[in-house]
Amino acid sequence: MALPILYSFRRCPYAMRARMAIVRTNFEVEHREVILRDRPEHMMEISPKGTVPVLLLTDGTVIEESLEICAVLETNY
Ligand SMILES: N[C@@H](CCC(=O)N[C@@H](CS)C(=O)NCC(=O)O)C(=O)O
Repeated sequence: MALPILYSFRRCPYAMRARMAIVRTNFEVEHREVILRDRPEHMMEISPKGTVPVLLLTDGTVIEESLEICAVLETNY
């Protein structure tokens, strides 16, 4: 079964915040590490503003803000 996808960058503090919420809630994701100067096409399609973290849920919902990722995970998972 397809997992939610997290686009992330290991040194980004906002992405770290999202990853901490993912670990805390045991939320399973496919983690895709991004090089910011060479962003993946799929990430730009779902989130044209081009920042990380970006979480794509299995229902197609895209969450582009780290605090919102934390809130959604803490509320629902
Ligand atoms: N408000 C956003 C900020 C995200 C953000 O600015 N991430 C930086 C990396 S730490 C980024 O993607 N910058 C785009 C770039 O450097 O081109 C959040 O909390 O998720």
